[in-house]
Amino acid sequence: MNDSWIETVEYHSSHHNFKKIPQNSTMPQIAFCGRSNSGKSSLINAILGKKELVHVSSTPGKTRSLNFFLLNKKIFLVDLPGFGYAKASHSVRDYLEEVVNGYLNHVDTLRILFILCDAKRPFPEEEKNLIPVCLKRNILPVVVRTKIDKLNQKEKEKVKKESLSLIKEHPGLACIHTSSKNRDGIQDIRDLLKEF
Ligand SMILES: Nc1nc2c(ncn2[C@@H]2O[C@H](COP(=O)(O)OP(=O)(O)OP(=O)(O)O)[C@@H](O)[C@H]2O)c(=O)[nH]1
Ligand SMILES: [Mg+2]
Repeated sequence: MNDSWIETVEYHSSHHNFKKIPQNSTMPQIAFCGRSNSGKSSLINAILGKKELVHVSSTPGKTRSLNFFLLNKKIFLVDLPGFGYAKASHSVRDYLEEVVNGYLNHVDTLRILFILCDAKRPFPEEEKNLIPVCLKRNILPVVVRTKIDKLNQKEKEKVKKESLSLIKEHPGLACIHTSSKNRDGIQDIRDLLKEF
């Protein structure tokens, strides 16, 4: 494994207003979205090999801003706020949806959207709907089924089947199964990022 291409990683900025995010045509963005608690922050930390660069919440629903990290001084990794956290009030939920959808509609330097979903949960319709939106806009959609360390063999087979049928339905989609805990699938994601 040679990941010497990861030279520098730093926190860049946080934004509540998607209209104020940094956009620079020479700096592609790679974003991570998904329900609260789906494992976005943990995954970014695992990819970058940093334990605590991104805040991992003990109380889910904590990431409420768009958090930008800079990789090798040229690629933005964007940790999007998790939406649909059941305990959050409706107004917070609406806000998150507005911010996430606002970002997706506003950004024009987004190259990859990682769509995370806890492998124990069914893949939601709303997330599914993001796939054709990405493909139409030349953004590579990557479905990431997270926390696979929690699955038994039978459950793993089921998730594999679900992913294969998603890919069949949406040619051009990539699916990766990950565990930030035991690092399954992390190298696959790094290899994808390396293309930049
Ligand atoms: N077993 C296991 N637990 C995980 C994994 N990834 C994340 N978790 C746990 O799941 C919880 C949520 O993880 P986060 O990374 O904070 O999730 P998030 O999507 O960033 O959540 P929000 O910021 O609330 O949107 C934490 O308790 C993590 O420790 C994994 O691969 N395996
Ligand atoms: Mg988070």
